[in-house]
Amino acid sequence: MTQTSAKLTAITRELSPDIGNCELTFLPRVRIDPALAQQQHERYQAALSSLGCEVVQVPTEPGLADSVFIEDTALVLDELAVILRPGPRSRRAELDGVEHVLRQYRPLALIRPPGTVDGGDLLRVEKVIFAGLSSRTNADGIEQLRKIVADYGYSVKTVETTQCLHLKSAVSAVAPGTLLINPNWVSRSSFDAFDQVDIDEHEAHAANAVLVGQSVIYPSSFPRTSDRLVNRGIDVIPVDLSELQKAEGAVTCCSLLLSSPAV
Ligand code: CIR
Repeated sequence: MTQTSAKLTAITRELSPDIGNCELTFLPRVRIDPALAQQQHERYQAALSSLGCEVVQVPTEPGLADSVFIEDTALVLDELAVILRPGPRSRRAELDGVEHVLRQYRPLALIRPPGTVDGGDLLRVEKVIFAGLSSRTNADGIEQLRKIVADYGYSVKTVETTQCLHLKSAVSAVAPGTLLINPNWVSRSSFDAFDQVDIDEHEAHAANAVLVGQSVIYPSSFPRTSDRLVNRGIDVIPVDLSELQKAEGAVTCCSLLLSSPAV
């Protein structure tokens, strides 16, 4: 019998030379070193490659300061991709380039005005999509998403998010059935069905990890929480993203992961 294995693709987006003009919500603006940011982004992509992903980089365009944070522009499911409508007006110009590439992989659906959804507010675990109701993602956007994905058997659960940029600033998946969580930023009870690993209390921004297969790509700036993951038997691939963190970026936001059956 022939065994079919899923081929993983990671879609990333080129870092903009305008990254210094990025959107900021919670952090003060400080200088971002573009060369170092570029080097760190390349290492992040190398980490994805080392975990078996084919990395496809979408070029940036002039003025797309936040283009590297491609996660906010789309939700990719096995059956379709939803082109989102990020909260900040400045980020909507990113959508055309992403749509152009995703069209090659999936049928598309769109979130329309007045709905807004940032991909950082969407945490998918199997057929459940947790949607953060945040300063970026509104109830209309979540309702549109609910209707789009219902046809494919997904349910959408709204989770209120107030003290951080996105839902996935507060909670992300680190293994099948296991979430990494900052309980000060999101209610634990929304995630009762999961095994929960708490971040270390000294590392408030540590709840964002990218799960790729059995491994997680994880910022080297959170060593205490990283130790907790390692102690749980999780394979942690550290990456230094210090420059993108100054732009309020995290590890999930720099890629869209999709799997397709190998031919
Ligand atoms: C923004 O504020 O939109 C960007 N400077 C950072 C977006 C980070 N996105 C994410 O974590 N999903």
